[in-house]
Amino acid sequence: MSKRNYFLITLILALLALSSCTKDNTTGPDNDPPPPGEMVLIPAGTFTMGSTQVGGTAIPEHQVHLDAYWMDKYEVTNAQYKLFCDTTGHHYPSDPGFSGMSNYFTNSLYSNYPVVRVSWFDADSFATWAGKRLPTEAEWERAAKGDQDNRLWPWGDNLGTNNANIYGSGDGYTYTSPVGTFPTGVSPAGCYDMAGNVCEWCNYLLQHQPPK
Ligand SMILES: [Ca+2]
Ligand SMILES: [Ca+2]
Repeated sequence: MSKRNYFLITLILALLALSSCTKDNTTGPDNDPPPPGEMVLIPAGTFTMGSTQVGGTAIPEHQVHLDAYWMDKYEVTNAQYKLFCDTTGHHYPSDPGFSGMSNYFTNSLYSNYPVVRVSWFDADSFATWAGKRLPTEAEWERAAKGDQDNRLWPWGDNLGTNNANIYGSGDGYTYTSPVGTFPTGVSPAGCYDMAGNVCEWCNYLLQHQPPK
């Protein structure tokens, strides 16, 4: 099992991490407040995209400069996505069938859990409704690992324990966990669950194109 596969808790899980456009390369989006939903401002900077440790489509490593941007601090929750559906008439996601978690999307017990069974098109619609957009792959990757050391995980190079909701129930969660449950797994930028819990959508399904 590769290190990446630790986090494929199920292939049908999907959700979104959002970022908003910025106009100022050094101080953020012209002092405008971020769009609704808790977000972190990631200043302009350069990071190493890709990883020889991961290999495959993650190589070669290369430097990428990004302007300042906002990124959602947490995975999108059922409550946030339900507000979007109830306001716009967008269809509810189908039930994932998690054992012991009936009516996952509408049960208030799971309001702060990440929404799942969301297609890329659903995610794109939600982002537009929220006044945001899906991040590029580079924006997501930089928000996950920071600029300093091209670390393998958001918290460092070692997987460790209790840093993320990974495959299996040893971390206390067989399926999803409430967003932000693992504080030691926070990324250098201040984003939670960038590894583990559920996967996030970027603005393209296959975007990574190393320099020729
Ligand atoms: Ca788990
Ligand atoms: Ca995640």
